[in-house]
Amino acid sequence: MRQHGKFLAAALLLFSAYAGMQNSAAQSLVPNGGFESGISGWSIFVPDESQGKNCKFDVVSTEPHSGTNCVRLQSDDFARYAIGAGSSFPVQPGEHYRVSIWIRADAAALIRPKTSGMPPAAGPVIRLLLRGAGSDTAGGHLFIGMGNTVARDTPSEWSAPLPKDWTKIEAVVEIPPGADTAFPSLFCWWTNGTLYADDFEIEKIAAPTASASTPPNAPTP
Ligand SMILES: [Ca+2]
Repeated sequence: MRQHGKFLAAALLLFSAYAGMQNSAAQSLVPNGGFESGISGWSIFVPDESQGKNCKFDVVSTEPHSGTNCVRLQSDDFARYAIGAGSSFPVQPGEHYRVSIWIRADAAALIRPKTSGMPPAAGPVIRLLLRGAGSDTAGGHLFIGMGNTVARDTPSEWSAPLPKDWTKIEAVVEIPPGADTAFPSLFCWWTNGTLYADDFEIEKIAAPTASASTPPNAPTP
């Protein structure tokens, strides 16, 4: 009986840990962001200029960051392409979201060197495609990139080597005026070779606390 009670307690603990995990997964606005359901919900986008570079993606079990799967993105030359999550989610200007993903690259993967007349490379970068009233938002989309940079319209340039070990990209972004939906995707922005990604998460958070610009006990005149 005593043993049974212990077992039950352990089982309950396991269950609550599992429920906690489910709960935290449910809060992410990126469905199947850990790729544990294969490619379900994900599709590839290859702009005209990168057609013919054999841009492709699949889900593999090679050293995932967590669980048993991660996504693999590949191109045969320097290319710009993306995988998009299944659907957009509603947003309102002024809302804050924590956006994160884990990235690693094959030893042979490269980022395009600076080339005059060519747009700068950014490597792996998250794009939140922002739309309002059915049109792209004035001011452009949001990009969250290497070094936890946040940029509007075009991603921040990144020219350092791609990380060979799992590396987290994470930033908090504020939804700009005019946006009512956001569509998340992961871009390879002028990379060549094989990259891996896992645990793509977007979570709505409370606005960062405003700094105390008004003293709480300011004397009344
Ligand atoms: Ca995973």
